[in-house]
Amino acid sequence: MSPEPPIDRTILHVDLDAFFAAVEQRDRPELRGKPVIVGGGGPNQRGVVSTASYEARVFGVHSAMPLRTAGALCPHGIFLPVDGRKYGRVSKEVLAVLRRFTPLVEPISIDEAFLDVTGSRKLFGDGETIARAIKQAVTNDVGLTISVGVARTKLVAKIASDLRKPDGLVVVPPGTEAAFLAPLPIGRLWGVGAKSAAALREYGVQTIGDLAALPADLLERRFGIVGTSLGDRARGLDGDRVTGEREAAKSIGHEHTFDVDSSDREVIERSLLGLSEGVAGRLRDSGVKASTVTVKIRDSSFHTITRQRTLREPTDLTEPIYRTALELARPEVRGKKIRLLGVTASGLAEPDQLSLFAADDPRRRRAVEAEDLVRHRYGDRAITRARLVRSRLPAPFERDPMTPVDMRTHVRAETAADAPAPIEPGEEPDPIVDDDVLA
Ligand code: TTP
Ligand code: MG
Ligand code: MG
Repeated sequence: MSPEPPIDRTILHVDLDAFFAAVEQRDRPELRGKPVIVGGGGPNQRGVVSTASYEARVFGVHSAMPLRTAGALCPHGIFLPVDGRKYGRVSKEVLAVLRRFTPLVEPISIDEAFLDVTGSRKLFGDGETIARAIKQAVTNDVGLTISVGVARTKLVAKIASDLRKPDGLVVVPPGTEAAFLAPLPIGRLWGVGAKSAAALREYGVQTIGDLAALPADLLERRFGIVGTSLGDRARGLDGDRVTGEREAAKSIGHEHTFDVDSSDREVIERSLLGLSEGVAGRLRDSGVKASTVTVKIRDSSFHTITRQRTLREPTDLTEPIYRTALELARPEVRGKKIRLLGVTASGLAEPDQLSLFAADDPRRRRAVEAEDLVRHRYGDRAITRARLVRSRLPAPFERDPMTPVDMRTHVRAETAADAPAPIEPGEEPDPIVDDDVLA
């Protein structure tokens, strides 16, 4: 199977510049512009350099070098002990900034992380724009510089972030991965250490491009399955996903507060339809289906209830979500003035590729996909069901203010505080009849 990722993924790799040394220079302005070497006691101590400021690197000082060597190379260097607790704190602050741009943040060391910003592009712009915004935010809020690589895969983004350090930004447009990698020395490829590099040199491989040009069967004969993967990676192919908090995104919800509290059945039903539509669209954007639907109803006296039901079959379509929301809400809204309505889909799972569309009528699926295309291109207002046209409901609908991350991204992490109430007794899952509630 080809490891080629979907063409439109946008991955960022973010790495702080001279991290430990930069924190010290930030906190002690008199150290700025000076060769700072962090690690152990001092130039005459045992132990190694943790990191050196870029001013010290000019002298050849680098991480893992014996402190004594560093002292000889850079006698005027300012040697500082490692303050692990402080760097840990700063690392968390940086991660918090990154999470404002996407919930899909995968930290891979104390000073670096992958971000999948595919779903954030609608809100923040393309990968380069997001990268610039993140650089600005880290500088403003934490007082440090980062280098960022933007690419379609983790592998390429990671290599890109390292190319123009410090304060670098390297964007590798989709389709140019192989050309971008080709001139780089083979050691830049993730997973190619000194041993692999030596073995590859036997085949005349110096650059990543040389590796990409080796016949696949030769690589497989010589290096087995690792060889095949090496060849793919030399061409920039890498299907590895950003994991991070993907698992934590347990529900997707929209809610709407009426300008004027309403007991009008038509208004309430239209609102539920609009909310269900928003939720279903975001499920499809995220490539997941939901097996549980929850409605939230707040009346004019601020009394709030939630009602929840499990679907017979997971879905990412408006109709089953709307129908379920309607059935749950109907008995609860009767005779009340309603202030707020919410619809949340949970029990999210990524359908496996084979069964992805199997449960749905293929014609309807195609129509839904066409809608999504228009929605992505022209925004949520572009597609509106006939019944919503006169509703004067804002689109896109308000998202749940309980989860700030939701205001910026299309996947919302559920918090314990707003977790739906348990299923009420007597609310056994109903079989969903596939009639068209919109007709
Ligand atoms: P790196 O990101 O590898 O290095 P860096 O941030 O200091 O410099 P740059 O990214 O600009 O090249 O590592 C992050 C921190 O991890 C680094 O500041 C100190 C620590 N570290 C060690 O303690 N020992 C090591 O051998 C390495 C490589 C890093
Ligand atoms: Mg770094
Ligand atoms: Mg690093």
